[in-house]
Amino acid sequence: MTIGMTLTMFLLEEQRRHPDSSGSFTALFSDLVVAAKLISREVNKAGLIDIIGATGETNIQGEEVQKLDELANATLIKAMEHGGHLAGMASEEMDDVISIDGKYPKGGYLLLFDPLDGSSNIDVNVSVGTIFSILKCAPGHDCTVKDFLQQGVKQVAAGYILYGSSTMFVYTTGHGVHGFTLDPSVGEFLLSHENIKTPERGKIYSINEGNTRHWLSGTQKYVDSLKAREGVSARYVGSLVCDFHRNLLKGGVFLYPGDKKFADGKLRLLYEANPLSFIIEQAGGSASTGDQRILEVQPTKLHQRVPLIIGSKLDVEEACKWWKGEGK
Ligand code: AHM
Ligand code: MG
Repeated sequence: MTIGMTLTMFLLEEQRRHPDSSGSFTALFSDLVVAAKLISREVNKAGLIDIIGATGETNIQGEEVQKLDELANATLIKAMEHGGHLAGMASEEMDDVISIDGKYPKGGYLLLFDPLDGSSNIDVNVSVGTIFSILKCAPGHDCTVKDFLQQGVKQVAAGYILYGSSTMFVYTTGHGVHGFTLDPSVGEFLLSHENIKTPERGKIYSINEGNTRHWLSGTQKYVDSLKAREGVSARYVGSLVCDFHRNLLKGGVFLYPGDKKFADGKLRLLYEANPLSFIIEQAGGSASTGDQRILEVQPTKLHQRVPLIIGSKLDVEEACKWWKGEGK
């Protein structure tokens, strides 16, 4: 019998390569793993207990809050506030930053998350995910919004948990991208995808074609050029984590560009674009607004949206050329 490498073992190995490490980061990650298992358990019960459907509330993004969104959000906060590793948190679902309550010690990291990405897909049993980003902050400090407004290049770690046909935990700390699959029989994430590299060129494009009427000409021309190419196919789940994960493994490009209706597209810089851009770059791909590397965008607002073109390096390069009117 082979004993797989658990996520915790893998993190400890990484920590040992940095002898000056305090272990705080590894401990923070272990809390995150617990949150991931708890959310995965709840997601898998959707349909059996009364956790699907809307709460009747609207979030800061103006979108309907789903019961599972709320549950995932509360689970993350509860699992993460105790450890003493965080100075604060920010959630896509909450208006303001979450400072660590006086009853717990404060640490030197900030955690930003989209608790349940793709939540409009929950009711119909389509995969969803949690996306997270970790930044540094002065220890012991009462954090404010300003502390969270750091460029993506400053992230110390980022990742996602995909609740799909299996539950996967994919992350980077800037030393490659690694994927772990939850083995439900032992309740552990086991290393299944070490050092993921994305193909330089893909055959898949992912964009919501229902928005065609709002597209700017660069987007239209790029998509037309793809359709004229033999072997190219479209795939769009509508859960960013799933579309991203598929393209990461198989190669391809995901686009949620700025258009005539929404100049900055739909996706959020701090909770979605930055963490996935850190991952794709570590896997050899790239991510751009069309004009600028995502990881270099200076955030000005906590819930800022950003146009996103992300995936295989050559595909992103080509999409950006069309965007700038230089495509052929
Ligand atoms: P959410 O975080 O509220 O679930 O919204 C983000 C989701 C992404 O997962 C997905 O890529 C996108 O919205 C789909 O949007 P659209 O339905 O406009 O294509
Ligand atoms: Mg989302």
